[in-house]
Amino acid sequence: MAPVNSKEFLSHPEVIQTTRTHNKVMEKRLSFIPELCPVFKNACTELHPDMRHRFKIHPACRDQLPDIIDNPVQSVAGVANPDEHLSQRYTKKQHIGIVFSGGPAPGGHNVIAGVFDAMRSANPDSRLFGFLMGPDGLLESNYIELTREIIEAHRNLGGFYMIRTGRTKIDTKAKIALARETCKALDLDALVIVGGDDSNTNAAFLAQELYNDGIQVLGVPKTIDGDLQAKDIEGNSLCTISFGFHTAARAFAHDISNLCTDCSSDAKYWHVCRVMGRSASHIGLEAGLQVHPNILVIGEELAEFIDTERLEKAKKQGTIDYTAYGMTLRHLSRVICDGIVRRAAVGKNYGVIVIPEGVLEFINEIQIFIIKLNTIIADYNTTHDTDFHTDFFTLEEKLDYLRRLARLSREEGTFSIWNTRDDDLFNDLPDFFQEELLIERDSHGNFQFSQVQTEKVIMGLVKDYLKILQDKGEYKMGIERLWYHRTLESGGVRADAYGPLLFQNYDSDDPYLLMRPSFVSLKTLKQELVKSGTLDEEDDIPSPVKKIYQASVPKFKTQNHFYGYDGRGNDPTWFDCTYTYNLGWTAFSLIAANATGQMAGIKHLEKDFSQWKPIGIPIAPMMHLEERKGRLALVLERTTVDIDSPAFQVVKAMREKWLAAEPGPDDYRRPGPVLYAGEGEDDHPLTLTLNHLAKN
Ligand code: FBP
Repeated sequence: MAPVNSKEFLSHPEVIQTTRTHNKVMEKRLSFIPELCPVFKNACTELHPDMRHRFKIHPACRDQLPDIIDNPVQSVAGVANPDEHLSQRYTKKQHIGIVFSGGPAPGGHNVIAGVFDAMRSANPDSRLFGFLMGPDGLLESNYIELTREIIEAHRNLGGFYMIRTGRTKIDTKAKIALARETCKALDLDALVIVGGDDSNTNAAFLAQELYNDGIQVLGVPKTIDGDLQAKDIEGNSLCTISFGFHTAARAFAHDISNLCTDCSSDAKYWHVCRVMGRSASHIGLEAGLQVHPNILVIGEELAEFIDTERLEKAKKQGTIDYTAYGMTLRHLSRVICDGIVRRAAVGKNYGVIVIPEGVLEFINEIQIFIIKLNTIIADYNTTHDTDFHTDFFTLEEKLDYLRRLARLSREEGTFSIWNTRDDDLFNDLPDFFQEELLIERDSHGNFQFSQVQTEKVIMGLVKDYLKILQDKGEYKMGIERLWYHRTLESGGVRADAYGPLLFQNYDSDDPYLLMRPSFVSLKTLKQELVKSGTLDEEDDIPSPVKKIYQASVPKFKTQNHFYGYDGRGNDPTWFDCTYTYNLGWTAFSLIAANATGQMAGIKHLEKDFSQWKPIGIPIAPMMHLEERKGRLALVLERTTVDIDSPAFQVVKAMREKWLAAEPGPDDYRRPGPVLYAGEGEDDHPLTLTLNHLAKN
């Protein structure tokens, strides 16, 4: 055989074909041109204020963002035959800067491609600059000029690697001055910030600061979390979902559905899938609708839970039990155990559980720790030259600091954010979880849920409780009746002689037999058999009976999975390819019409593509005060899952079916791999489709 590295072999056409960076699928993806909304097929566009949309404005917004607070919603309208004034404005040579901010989300490259194509179709001499490594690039004047060649190599591809991203917040006068300097040096007309709630908050403040410099600042709604949505005061949706959400949820769903296939094949594992999405459970909800997991936890539902039994009990004692509001970690573990035990009873020793990474934020006892620790860390960092995580490097050092705070509050008898009770409760948590609750906050002061092994915390409690249920004989594998008969009879033992003794439901028609709870070991089983006269003291339990007993003892085995960074880096779906490309064109329309402090948006995303409407969404009127780094700050509000929404109600109604705690097949759904072409009912997020259907 010829040596593999011989020049001749490497230049063989098939070797060249096999080792190309892009295969045929990728080549097709790169050359896919998403359809444009009809308005963009005109010679140019203009903006029409849509005064039907009103907002409840927080007074602090008016004080801090005076020049952009009265921005209206703008509809992008196509103009086939523009007059000279409009034509001149639209085709003006522009210098535009663009920056990614926050975590990557599939479709970002198409936003850039959209801005580039729109800008160049208006004026071939316009220039687009990409700031590198996120907002740092803007502060450090670190950029590249984005050429057609660069754009072509990234069309319809996932990630943000064309210019990369970062999480730096532009939150001080000094940083704003640096940003202004960079924009001026590049003679920028406009800056486009592609980011989530915090980054669009940044965009609004920057728009205000650069207002008098004549530099426009626009936002683009990005985040896989799906928590950046926008509504007017009447609840009319302006931005139903941020880009990247659909792809990430679809990618996770595809992976999780493969686990459904696997676990129902070898029937021995429970797959526990934590999915990204920060505190909101949107991704969990969407992935759940895509795959029908046996157990789906939605954080927002836990917060709304009311333990009526506890309330009643307290009422009888003449008190109110405030801890009855919201689900505790222990209670959640019981709910999960219930599903596991019920499936085991019909012989299903396997399943899939989906847990959004941020559910802990909806569990009071943990949320309190997160808020208190946010404040303690933020206070420490503002009052010291160094920072909390450098000064207290090990877990022991951090715990020691907390202990000191608790002691101070006890000795001085004054109110303190951390008291002895907090300290005691905190010390009851497993070390790994304490460490995770104490991790560094991100640059916006947010708790980093992706660093917490939420599934490990919950499943730890589940395992402990299953053990208790097993010891009590309440957690047993159901034994298929036919198999029982076959096993005993092929071993020469009369099934009917043992059946009524072994099983609590032998005389029923149930296809699965449940071992009596009192048989918690072979020893207790033998004692009962002897007592009933079925077996002599000196005889052994017949081996087929032993085999049946052993098969009734559940072996609970889990595999934990985290779906996050992988789906975030997935190549975009048709929905995200098309949405983002049109967002890019929308951003350009806003720039061409001199808008600032607006976020590009597409209305009616839940409807057919033919009804999508590009708009400008005013950022400032949608802001409110929220705790960040231990202080109240103006930010864009995050949207969590509405448990009254049709999509969630569908999940609720389907839960029993998806749990499939009955004989027969499971109800797993296979969404298939992510494609850039339309995919029938899956070409839009299912949550959007269901919520929209219910309105009609
Ligand atoms: P953005 O809000 O910036 O879009 O980021 C979303 C996200 O992917 C979350 O789902 C996740 O919790 C977090 O980023 C992870 O952050 P990091 O990349 O810093 O680990």
